[in-house]
Amino acid sequence: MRVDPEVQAALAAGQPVVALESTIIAHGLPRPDNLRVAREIEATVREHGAVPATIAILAGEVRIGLDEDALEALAYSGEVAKCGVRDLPAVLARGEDGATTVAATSHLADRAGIRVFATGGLGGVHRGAVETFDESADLGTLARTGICVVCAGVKSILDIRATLERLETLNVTVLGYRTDTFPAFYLASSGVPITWRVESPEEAASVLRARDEVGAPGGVVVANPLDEPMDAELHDRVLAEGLEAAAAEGISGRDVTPFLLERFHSQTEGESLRANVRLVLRNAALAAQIAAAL
Ligand code: PSU
Ligand code: MN
Repeated sequence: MRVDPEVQAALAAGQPVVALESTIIAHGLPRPDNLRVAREIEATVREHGAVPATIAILAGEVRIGLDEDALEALAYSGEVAKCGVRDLPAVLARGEDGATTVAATSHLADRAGIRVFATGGLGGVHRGAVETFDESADLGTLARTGICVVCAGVKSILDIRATLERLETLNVTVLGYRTDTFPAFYLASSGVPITWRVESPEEAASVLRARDEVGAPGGVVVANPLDEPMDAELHDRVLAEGLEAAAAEGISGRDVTPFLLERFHSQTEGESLRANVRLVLRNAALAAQIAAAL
């Protein structure tokens, strides 16, 4: 594990550090916007008083904190494997590159001693999971990793109600940031109620401290709704048409998500990309404030 010197110094001095994932850079956002956005996310963390630590695998090495060259390689190479926890051993042993998911980023951040992590959306339970068993490993990883993940909920292309049920079963603490319902990424609310609400970064930090004291095994999800969400009508229409097209074209399994996201990006005239970038930057800012309060 190679920890960037600035991140290392901040951790040693007990200064705030925020982990960032790399799947969003390599696979979640279209080129060339992805590199610009990756830089903006890091800058936002700094503006709010913390040191950013983007996490990825490069040439078979775990990297905690990336320099400019590394960020660029990740954004533009086009051949970086999407890397969950189970993929880490194989990618490392082969000396390859890997972009880390929420699960792998959480796992590695925790090993590096980083407590707070900002991302866009969590993985979750897919629609039709009753038949396919397709549930993101993000959920199981958060069940045993004591990290605070700041996100905008999960995308409405997933089964949001089932995702929240699984988070409950897995003992993951879910906090609404100034909201009583779970956000749905592009939309500020999924309409599904959640139990706990916090009003400030300090309050979120106090929940994390209490989690440590009581020895709860899992992570803490801070769900931060987007303040300027997508137009709901446009969103619902693109989603419904996308689901229909996926069924008609026989798209299934792991191909469904990229297919639907591509449709959002191409059929909303940049509106879904605007929302995506905005929510990630808001999460980066809040994560930095929580890390500082901690
Ligand atoms: N949700 C998004 N965009 C993403 C992801 C999730 O809105 O890019 C990425 C994250 O890295 C997340 C991963 O950890 O996808 C989940 O993938 P899977 O469902 O294959 O576990
Ligand atoms: Mn899956």
